[in-house]
Amino acid sequence: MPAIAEPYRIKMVEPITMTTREQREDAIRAAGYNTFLLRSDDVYIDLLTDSGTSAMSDRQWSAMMLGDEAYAGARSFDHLVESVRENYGFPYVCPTHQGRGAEHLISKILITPGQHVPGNMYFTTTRVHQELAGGTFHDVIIDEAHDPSSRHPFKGNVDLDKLQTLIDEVGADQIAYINVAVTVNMAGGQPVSMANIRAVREICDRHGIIMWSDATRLAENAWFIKEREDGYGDRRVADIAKEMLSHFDGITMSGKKDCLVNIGGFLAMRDERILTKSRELVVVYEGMPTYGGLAGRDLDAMAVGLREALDDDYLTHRIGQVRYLGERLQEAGVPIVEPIGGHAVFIDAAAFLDHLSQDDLPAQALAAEIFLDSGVRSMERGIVSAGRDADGNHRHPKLELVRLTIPRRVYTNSHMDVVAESVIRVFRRRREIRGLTFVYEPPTLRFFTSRFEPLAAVAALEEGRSEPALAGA
Ligand code: P71
Repeated sequence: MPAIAEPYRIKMVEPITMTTREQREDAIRAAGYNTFLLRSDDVYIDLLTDSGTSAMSDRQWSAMMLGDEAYAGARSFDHLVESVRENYGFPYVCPTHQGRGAEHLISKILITPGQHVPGNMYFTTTRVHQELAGGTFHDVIIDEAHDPSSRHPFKGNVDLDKLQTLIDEVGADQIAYINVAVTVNMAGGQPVSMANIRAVREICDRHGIIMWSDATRLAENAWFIKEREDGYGDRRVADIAKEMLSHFDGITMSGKKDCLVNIGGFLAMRDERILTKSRELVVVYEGMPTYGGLAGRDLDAMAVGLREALDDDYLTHRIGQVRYLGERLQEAGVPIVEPIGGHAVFIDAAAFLDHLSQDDLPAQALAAEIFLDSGVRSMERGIVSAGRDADGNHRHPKLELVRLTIPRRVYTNSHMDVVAESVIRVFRRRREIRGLTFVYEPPTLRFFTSRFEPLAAVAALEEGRSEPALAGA
């Protein structure tokens, strides 16, 4: 394989902190063993998320300087609409402060309480908004998606039988819409094939069901179609993306990923009635329909970024870098989700720490351990992220993962080497790693702010050797 270097050069640098093991021990303790609660200043290489952490290009920064900050009717809005029309093919756009703002609005617009919303695996914020709007989420992703070792090339695909069975069970009129994510974050950044998108469209047409997409990582999905699906190898990713989106009635977008911005999102759609409803709601929850909680300059940066993210050379490097990290880990025997996805390498924490049970929160414990080793920050995506069911019991997801998420255009492959070495070091002494337990747990989206303690320390507590920690659920 020829080396693939960054298709850009570095014009501005941001120094990052190097820390000692002792500093990191203090930091992770103060953060309640939750990497979300670490201070960025205590982090060396930040792989918590690819969301809002991209480096913007000189063109995006230039566009920001031209932002129109008028309260209403700003030309920055026109720039975003033009870019969405040209690149995504949707005529109407309603900006929101970020992806979940768009999810909030579309859930309120399309869901009548009691209705059902199938989707190809859940995403935390997506499901919360569907539930808050009175809907019930149903996972209709193919079974392979729940198996970290399955090498299915399109692990994000919708299982057409599961979808049809749900429709037969509850009736098409009780399905608010189907939400197809491209790529599927929680499955490991796995793509959906064009053939599958077309097949879902046929089912939706047959039953009169609205077909929506969470298009947050659509550029990466289109790149995988180019790589893996017959007939697409010679096409430009931008064309493939447009074809993909042509099958949907509309999208929710977190601009913080494949629009290469630090903040922003939107709804885009074809139906003018949905646009009207979006505008009625956006003024209540976000801001005027021409800015939706963003500054004019943010809209301009997004208009430029969404085009840049569809560039073939950019994507080949981007996905190549994620793969580079993943393959280094694989060579050392570290269990990861395969195939390696678009935005992150997902470590299979259940296999990595197979001496722990899922109730010992292995992925949470592993994320804390990797931080302790090197200052690399990752994210738990397992039992803690999955939350509790309606009866108050922990949900036990099949996937218990730690996500090493690669920000776009930010780190070099030397950083990836440091990350790989650290994870491999931790892997070699994995038997020493203990589980964690909750000491504080909030009622929703608990992974953000929960606090934990190492299990052995809790045992000491129970024997009355120290003060009780904060009461928690
Ligand atoms: C990610 C995020 C950001 C995040 C969200 C919740 C918990 C932890 C981190 C955000 C997404 C996403 C998909 C597929 C909608 C959103 C919400 N991802 N859909 O992966 O991945 O977008 O953050 O702009 O509100 O770290 P938003």
